Amino acid sequence: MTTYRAALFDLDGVIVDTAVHHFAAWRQTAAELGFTLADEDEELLKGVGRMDALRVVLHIGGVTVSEEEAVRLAAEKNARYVEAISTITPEDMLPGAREYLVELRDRGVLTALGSASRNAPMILECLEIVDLFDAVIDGSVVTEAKPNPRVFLAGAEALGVEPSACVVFEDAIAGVEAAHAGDMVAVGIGDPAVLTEADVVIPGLHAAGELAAHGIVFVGSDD
Ligand code: B16
Ligand code: MG
Repeated sequence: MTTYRAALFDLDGVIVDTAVHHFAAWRQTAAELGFTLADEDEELLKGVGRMDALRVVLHIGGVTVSEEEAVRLAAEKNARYVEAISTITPEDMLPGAREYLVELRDRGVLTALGSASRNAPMILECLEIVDLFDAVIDGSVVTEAKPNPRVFLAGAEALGVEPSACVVFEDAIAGVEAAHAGDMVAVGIGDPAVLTEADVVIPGLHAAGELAAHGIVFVGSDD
């Protein structure tokens, strides 16, 4: 059985559900441009960096804008999003997320955040979990968007662990692809029918106890 030394976590959809706020903010952008985003479109925006997400939105609406206008639209969307998440508290963490992070760290398993979001540091502060990560790689540190593996490879580098000893926890198709492109195991968080490429899919970190049965076992420095 392979054992793993480090756990790399996506933020939105794995530790906290901010996707609903991202999508609401993009819906307003679409409305201003004269079209509507369908519920199914939300999946296309998950895990994708801000400007790439805007390109997806514009493509759905069949709208072309200048680079200057694109930057303005993205900034407006971000202002709406930041306003919406400014009231996040530790109670907003997804079930089992804090407990699992604490358990891993108590055992000496290394942890890193690998998020496309430039707002990740602020969200970690609001959730009061900054000290539960040995490294934080966010959208301002790495600009290559998932499915590019850079965000996770930078996390492995920061931890000093080989990619093959890392497990990525991801809720987005692009994030699962990024993990595999980086030669890492991908645990999907969510629906197996959506995350078909993930090595294992669990409904949330509250179910992380199921991983051992799938051959995913962490070994920490204190084990
Ligand atoms: P921001 P993750 C991603 O976070 C979101 O899933 C995605 O919807 C968003 O577009 C992206 O962050 C960029 O976020 O606009 O805050 O920089 O899932 O990688 O933690
Ligand atoms: Mg995510």
